[in-house]
Amino acid sequence: MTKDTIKYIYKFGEGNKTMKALLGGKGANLSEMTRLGFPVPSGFTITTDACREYTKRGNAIIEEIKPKIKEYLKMVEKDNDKVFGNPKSGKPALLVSVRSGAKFSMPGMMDTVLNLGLNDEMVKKFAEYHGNERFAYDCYRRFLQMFGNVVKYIDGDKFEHKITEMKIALITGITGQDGAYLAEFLLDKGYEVHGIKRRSSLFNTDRIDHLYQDPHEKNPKLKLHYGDLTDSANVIRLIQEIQPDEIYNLGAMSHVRVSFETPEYTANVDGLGSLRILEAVRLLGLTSKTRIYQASTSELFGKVQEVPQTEKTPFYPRSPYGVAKLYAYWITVNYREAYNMYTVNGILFNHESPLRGETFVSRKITRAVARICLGLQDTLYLGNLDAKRDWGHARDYIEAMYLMLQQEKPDDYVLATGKTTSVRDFLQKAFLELGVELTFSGKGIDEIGKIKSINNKEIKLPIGKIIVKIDPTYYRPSEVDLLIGDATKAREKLGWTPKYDLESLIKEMVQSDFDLFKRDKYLLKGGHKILNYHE
Ligand code: NDP
Ligand code: GDR
Repeated sequence: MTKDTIKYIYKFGEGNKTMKALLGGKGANLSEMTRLGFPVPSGFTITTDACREYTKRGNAIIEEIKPKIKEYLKMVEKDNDKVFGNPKSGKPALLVSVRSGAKFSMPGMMDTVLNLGLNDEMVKKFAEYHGNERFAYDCYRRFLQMFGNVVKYIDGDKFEHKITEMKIALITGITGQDGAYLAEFLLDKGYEVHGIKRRSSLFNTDRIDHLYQDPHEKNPKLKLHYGDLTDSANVIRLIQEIQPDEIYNLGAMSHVRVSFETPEYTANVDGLGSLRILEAVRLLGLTSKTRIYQASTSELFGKVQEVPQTEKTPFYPRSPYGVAKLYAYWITVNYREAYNMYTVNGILFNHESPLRGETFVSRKITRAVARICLGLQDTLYLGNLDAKRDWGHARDYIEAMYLMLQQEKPDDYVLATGKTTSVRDFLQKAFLELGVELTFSGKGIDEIGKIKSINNKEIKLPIGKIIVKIDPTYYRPSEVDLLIGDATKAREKLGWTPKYDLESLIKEMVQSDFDLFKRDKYLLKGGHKILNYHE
């Protein structure tokens, strides 16, 4: 091998190309390797880039890793045919090149290089041949795990990039609002996404059905597993099988009002569920590999001690949900500090979308707006109209969840819009979206909302009709009156800026529900029954 070739190899990312060329080139690597005395099972190829000619250190390193290579080969023996192609016969192989030589070190580069010649093209070939892309990367990972201590430098940032592209994420709560958006987002980024869904007597995957891939297809990128955060053994087994790079723990009994009815269950899922994830990662020895996002919440601030709320504002939760999430918050911090794990809390203020659960106030309102305007519902019953929330769009927020796991150091971040709006104002804005103006009168449980004017020819409702009433069932035993967040830290450190404002959020939600219920109207007209979900 000439000096020029070696220089060429040292150019970032070009090494792989050269290796591939060599691999196709009459098995030169193979003979080199055989000459060095390595075991060569069906085409597993290791090259030394003539480093021996420049430094004895090259040989020393090779000697050092020889037993490890043997061990690795033994470990993957059962997968032998799959793991190793055969360069001679043109079957794709994982190519490993070992080289050293201070002479050619780039600035900041260590003088020992273990270069795994696995580039995207090779993975593609490998995947085509074996029908399994993941398998190629699994081999790659296993190899890395074993050789981590001798790998001082790995083909520059190109390598990092490859790993980023092929990351494996596990999402608990994938069937929920945030889980659905996040799964789509990560799939777009090239992740392999695994999600935990609960067994249910009906299908419960509506929100992700558009992402569904038949598991019988080759290399599905989205995989669903049955599971539950209350089941430790299930959590451990899934994490062991999936070996995720990132876990987004979004699974929760997330309804504040309902948590007063089911406080113990809420504590089990929302509090201990987080512990189960953290502990599984620790037990499985994945602390340095797996990064964990914990879905913390502005409900931690509860009876707010400061306005606006930041990462430093003291917590004062006001519901069993908030208290369970408080445990989850601190156990996440504790595992970070105690075990040096990459764990983060996203302290997210309310975020909504057309996928929002129907019993949260925003969606309850936008559905009612659509149904009332289409003549499918008479009255909307609500609880506390004075509560103020900082409402954002879920799409914006899931992007920041991802960013939180890509930082150099783990940290906790508030995500919020910095604006607060009362439930009553949200309600008015939502009706106005379809041209219906409301006026309110009365106080407390006697408050009512009537139609003041209509600026929409399609809506045939009488002016003065009462369409909003109060039902104290929806009051909470203890309420969170005001939330408004300050997301300066996320803006500055993550470069995060939300794209939606409240107006565009409400517009999207109302339009989406209007389209949804227009279908019901057609069905009714055609003499069909429609579903009548309500709470
Ligand atoms: P959703 O209620 O829409 O989704 C919750 C998800 O958790 C669902 O997939 C649900 O499954 C799943 N889940 C519930 N119980 C269990 C369990 N025992 N084991 C496993 N999974 C379970 O919530 P969001 O998407 O709105 O929120 C996501 C996370 O973020 C939650 O942890 C929530 O508490 C938190 N959060 C949400 C905010 C928001 O404004 N949306 C703000 C701050 C925090 P299934 O579909 O079967 O019910
Ligand atoms: P929240 O959301 O409790 O903030 O928790 P929700 O939409 O349920 O309530 C917001 C405010 O509206 C008032 N409200 C009503 N709420 C509901 N659900 N139904 C009603 O009829 C009604 N009338 C008035 C409530 O009293 C409250 O003040 C959400 C969840 O997503 C949590 O998981 C998350 O942690 C927090 O946001 C941040």
